[in-house]
Amino acid sequence: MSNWEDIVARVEAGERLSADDALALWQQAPLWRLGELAVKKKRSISGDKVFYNKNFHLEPTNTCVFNCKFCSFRRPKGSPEAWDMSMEEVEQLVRSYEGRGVTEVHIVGGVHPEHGLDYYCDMIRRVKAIMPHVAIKAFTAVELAYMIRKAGLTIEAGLQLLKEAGMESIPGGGAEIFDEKIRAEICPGKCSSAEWLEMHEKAHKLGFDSNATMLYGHIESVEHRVDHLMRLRELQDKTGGLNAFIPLKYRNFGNSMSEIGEVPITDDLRTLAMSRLILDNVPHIKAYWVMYGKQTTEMALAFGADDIDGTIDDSTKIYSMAGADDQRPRMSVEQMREMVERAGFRAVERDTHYNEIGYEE
Ligand code: V47
Repeated sequence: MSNWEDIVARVEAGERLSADDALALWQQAPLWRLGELAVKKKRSISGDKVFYNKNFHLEPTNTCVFNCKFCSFRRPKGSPEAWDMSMEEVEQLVRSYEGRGVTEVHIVGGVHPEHGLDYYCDMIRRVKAIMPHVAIKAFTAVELAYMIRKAGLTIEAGLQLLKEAGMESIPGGGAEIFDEKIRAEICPGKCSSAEWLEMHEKAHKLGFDSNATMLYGHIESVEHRVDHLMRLRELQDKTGGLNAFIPLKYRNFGNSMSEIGEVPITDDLRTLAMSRLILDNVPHIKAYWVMYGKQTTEMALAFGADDIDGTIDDSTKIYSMAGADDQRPRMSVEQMREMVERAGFRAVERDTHYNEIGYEE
């Protein structure tokens, strides 16, 4: 038996992948076999369900104290393309989504030098005043680390204030790649890998749930991806607070690493399947349709993903500015359900915490 076949046999027997085995499987196994294994694993967790939600994003500013090389979204203060929404503009935007059955508002943006914790707590309270029933999933660990440090508080005290304001969950962004050398190369000065992991660990202990991401397909190697996933698996072993893992494919339009190009879709599918197999303790693997485009997202469901994110309703610019297919991303519930059913699964609406909504037999 070749090395990868031996590893597959052990995975099928329920053995956890070591870093060395994960690397060998990633590099040697045929794509179809990884898809088969990942879907089997997915089915053992979520059966034939694939989840979606009704959500929109709020991106209050694209001005940022950091200057990550992969980012196509950031604009320096004073640029004609920079924005920094007033609270009135935030409220107006939130009101424009009223009456659409939204269950989640995802707030994420640049790390603006002039805003702090009080400002963001105020923003959350205002969103909740307009939409009391939505869950606020807000601020990457990078934004949180900055605002909490600026306020001179401990992580726990800062998170507690955000919780009291109405925040329920933390999105997965800012993880990029945990390898310290690659991280310093692509996003110098940003919160460290240890700080990202610490923020999520402390948030879980305070009762928040969260997601995790990995930005792949730039200058990292497969070893770095395995290392990243192993560090997440270790966090999840400690806390159990991660809902979903979202592999984020580097999109190369309009940023300072554009010459690198983009990895092929086969690499996306392999990465999804290996994420499902390595992260045996994370219940959901999300194929974020805004980033992959609709066709790759449908294929992702044959490689272990069980979540496609939500309606979005043309509310996010991070990926359209980076060259994604959908320049005004929005999907209706019908379109999402059709995609999931075409892929051979059953579409189930969920809330931020993966409680099922309107579940029909
Ligand atoms: O941290 C920025 C990534 C992230 C590019 O938790 C890029 O449910 C590819 O984390 N090419 C923010 N990726 C988005 C994010 C997210 C998205 C959807 C759902 C959830 C969730 C989280 O976007 C950043 C960074 O890793 N990113 N620029 C780019 N050019």
